[in-house]
Amino acid sequence: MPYFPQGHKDFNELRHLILLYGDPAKPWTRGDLRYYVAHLDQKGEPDDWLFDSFLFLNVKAGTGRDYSADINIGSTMAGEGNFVAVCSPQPANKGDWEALVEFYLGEHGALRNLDAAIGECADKIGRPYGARRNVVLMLPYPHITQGSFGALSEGGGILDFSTKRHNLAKATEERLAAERWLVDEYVQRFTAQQFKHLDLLGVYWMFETIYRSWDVDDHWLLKELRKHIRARGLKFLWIPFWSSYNVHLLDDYQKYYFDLAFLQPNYMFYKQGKTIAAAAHAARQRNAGIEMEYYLELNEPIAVQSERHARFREYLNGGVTYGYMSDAVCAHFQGARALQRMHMHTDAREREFYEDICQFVTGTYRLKSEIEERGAEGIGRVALSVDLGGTNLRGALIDAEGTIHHRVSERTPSSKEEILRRLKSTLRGLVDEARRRGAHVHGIGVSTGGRVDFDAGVILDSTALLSDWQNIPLREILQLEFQLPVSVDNDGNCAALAELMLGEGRAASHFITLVLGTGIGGGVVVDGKLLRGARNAAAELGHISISHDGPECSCGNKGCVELYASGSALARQAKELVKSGAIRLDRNSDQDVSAEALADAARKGNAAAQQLIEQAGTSLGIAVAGLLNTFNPERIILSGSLIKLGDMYMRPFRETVKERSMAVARETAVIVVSDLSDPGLLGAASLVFSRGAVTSGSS
Ligand code: BMX
Ligand code: ZN
Repeated sequence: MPYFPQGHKDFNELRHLILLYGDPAKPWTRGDLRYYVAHLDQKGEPDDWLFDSFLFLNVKAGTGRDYSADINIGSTMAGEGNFVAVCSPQPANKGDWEALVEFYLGEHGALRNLDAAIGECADKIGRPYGARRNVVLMLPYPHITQGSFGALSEGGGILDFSTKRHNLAKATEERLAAERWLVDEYVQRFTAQQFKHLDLLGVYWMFETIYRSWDVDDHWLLKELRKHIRARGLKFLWIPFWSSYNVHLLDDYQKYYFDLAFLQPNYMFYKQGKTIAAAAHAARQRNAGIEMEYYLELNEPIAVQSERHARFREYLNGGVTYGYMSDAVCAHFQGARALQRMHMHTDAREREFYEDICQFVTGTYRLKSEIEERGAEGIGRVALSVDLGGTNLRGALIDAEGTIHHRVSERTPSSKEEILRRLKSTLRGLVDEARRRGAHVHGIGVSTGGRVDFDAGVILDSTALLSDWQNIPLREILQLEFQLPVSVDNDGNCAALAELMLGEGRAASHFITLVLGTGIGGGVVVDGKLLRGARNAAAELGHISISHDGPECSCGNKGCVELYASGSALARQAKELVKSGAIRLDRNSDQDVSAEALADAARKGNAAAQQLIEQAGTSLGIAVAGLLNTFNPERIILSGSLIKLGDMYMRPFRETVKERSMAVARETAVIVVSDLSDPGLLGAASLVFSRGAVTSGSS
């Protein structure tokens, strides 16, 4: 699913919505509101349009009573927002709600001033702003501690929101009646004012979660209230804090409660547990918008106060990397008028953020780096990277620059269930290690043998190297388990991506990678882009047949180059020679004749062993000659454990390529050995740090 898109015509082209928290003691003036209507130059003069939509919300009434009911009491161990619904002992009443209407829609209210500010800026900017500007007004929470709200009309009964004197159904109806009254009041007063530049887009539900219990039924209340709002042509908006509970409420929000919801990343407020990548991913999955969160200072102790700049940079960069700057509707939380105060701040960094935010809102912000606040051992953000091969299952923590910080490895188990179990336990170990090092986990990248539907994160099928490794929704499985964005790709493709970003592929637009391990993995880059094919199954280069009547391959073909030139091929052939007595190996045991043991024997002068390895090199050369003629690459980049065989393998390989490829192709291509320590693992990590981690979640 995509984000909730910008410019939706049913939402009057809403793109960026600024949250304007009001204080009865400090009403919104025209001067204040100019900061949100337009970008202001150094002299404070408007020179470009800024926000298209304005959300007005107040937390407390002038009497000190509460409109809202969320209380932030810190974060849970898992880094979730620990907001709780504590109904205020001093809930706002009818008089307070009327004051709110006055604050927004009175003769000198916020909207009058907003309308005037837009008019003023229009004169200065000299360009029209497009669609009319949107206004969204808050609906206070009807606290269930409110036993005496007041009457909606003269002589009407005093509303009671509590279940002290009547049952839940009645209490909820009275809460609903109050909300309906307010919505109608907003509509009437708004219409009467005949603003020049403003449209009333909708109303906003203040309470950041939805409860239902023996004394509260917000589910029913919201469904009914929504009908009322819709009947007036308005939209119902919501921006809940991040918690698993709320994220699940967002799953079906459009069906039940709201017309538009924005997800709060809350990455600003908690040390652990959250990432921008995960928030972007969760928002996409739910057709939601994203909330930007910045502030200069907040009263509550914020866990990441010292990392404020670095974290906010991630919100901004994430807009580009994960596309939400231009693809998603964005709400902008700014604490206490931060944007306004950043404009002329004494700290140049704050002024720079002011410009960056304005660029973000106009869709012109470009990636920037911020000196990272680092964890105890100097690591910032890491990917949990896993490489599942025919022989080994390996894992690592890798940072955005491609530095590998921690590695683990074990033998690849032989059944699908066992592989999944070990994969999870490897990842769990990596999560712990990342935590221990104070690193922020950005996501999970998996490099695996087999055909992988990269877009869906599903393993489609495999050869016998990974038995029964097919039809596995691996992304979904791992996402559920770890609550992190997950990307999965074929190991040959991962290696090619690593070369493209960090290795020998950086200087080439057309290249081919071959990973010579248990099997032969392949990746093809054309015009600087990975060739995926119609179903992401391209570049199975190990399964190019070089012999029409060769041995059968578990891929369905015969005589695949992998059966002659890979580690498993060498081991199998060596075993046959050992059995027949043609060669004797030092380190042999019948079960475990490895390519390495064969190489040992060859180095010691065993002619049969040497011949086997040479034949392997020649076989690979035949396939690669064909690849040169097919793709005309600039480079062939080799990696994998067989590289260690050195000249014995490489010389016949190079010679065969030369002999058998066409002149032009041969003259263009340079054969190089990768200088990356681990292309598969690095490529899996690059899926996490590049857009791949989330763009692919949209299907
Ligand atoms: C096989 C095939 C390829 C893979 C290659 C290298 C499976 C399970 N694997 O040709 O997808 O790229 O092996 O894999 O179908 P490795 O086991 O050497 O890492
Ligand atoms: Zn094959």
